[in-house]
Amino acid sequence: MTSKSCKVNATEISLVRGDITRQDVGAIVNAANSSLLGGGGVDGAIHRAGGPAILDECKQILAIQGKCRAGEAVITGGGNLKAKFVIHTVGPIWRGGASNEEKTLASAYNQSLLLAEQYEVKTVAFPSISTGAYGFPIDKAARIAVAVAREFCSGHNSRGEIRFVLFDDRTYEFFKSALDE
Ligand code: AR6
Repeated sequence: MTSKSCKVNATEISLVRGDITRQDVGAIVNAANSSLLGGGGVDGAIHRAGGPAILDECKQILAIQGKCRAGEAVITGGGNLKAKFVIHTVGPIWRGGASNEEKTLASAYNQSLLLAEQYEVKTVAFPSISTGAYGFPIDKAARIAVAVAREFCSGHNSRGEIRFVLFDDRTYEFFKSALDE
């Protein structure tokens, strides 16, 4: 398996090529949309693999607190997945870069990490948020993802792992370059 890792404080930041739905971790992160009602890409894969319990919980959250805005995150159980939790975050749609997309993407990663910490999750696995259907340029997105992870680890002393699970070689290579910087 292609993989790479480095340690910041007591936390491991790692990269693997693979399918996030198969990860045996405390929580996986979903690149959702504001409706929380599912979609294509990694969102579709997570709901298919996790079963209807996840969508039921998303609907309850929607009824209580309304839509999840870009840069925010919510948490549900993991249904049939190995992961105990799914953290659903909404990345920005890329509109050219002048609409706060970079800050919003950083917030999506950061809010997800805060939720993982709150639920005492040791290992949290992320896909590459916003770089599929939402069109965020992968070079910039990978740098933001790794920078937020590093910054989070510097400020928190938890022993654990932040794992980026990258679906294709190209995405993996951009994350690898960002981690090497
Ligand atoms: N495991 C890991 N990564 C995956 C998987 C998987 N099983 N499947 C796809 N990816 P996208 P976005 C990668 O489009 O850009 C949905 O319809 C994929 O190759 O899933 O944030 C939502 O409902 C890419 O690198 O998410 C929203 O409407 C990355 O995951 C919208 O798409 C993100 O691609 C969100 O778009």
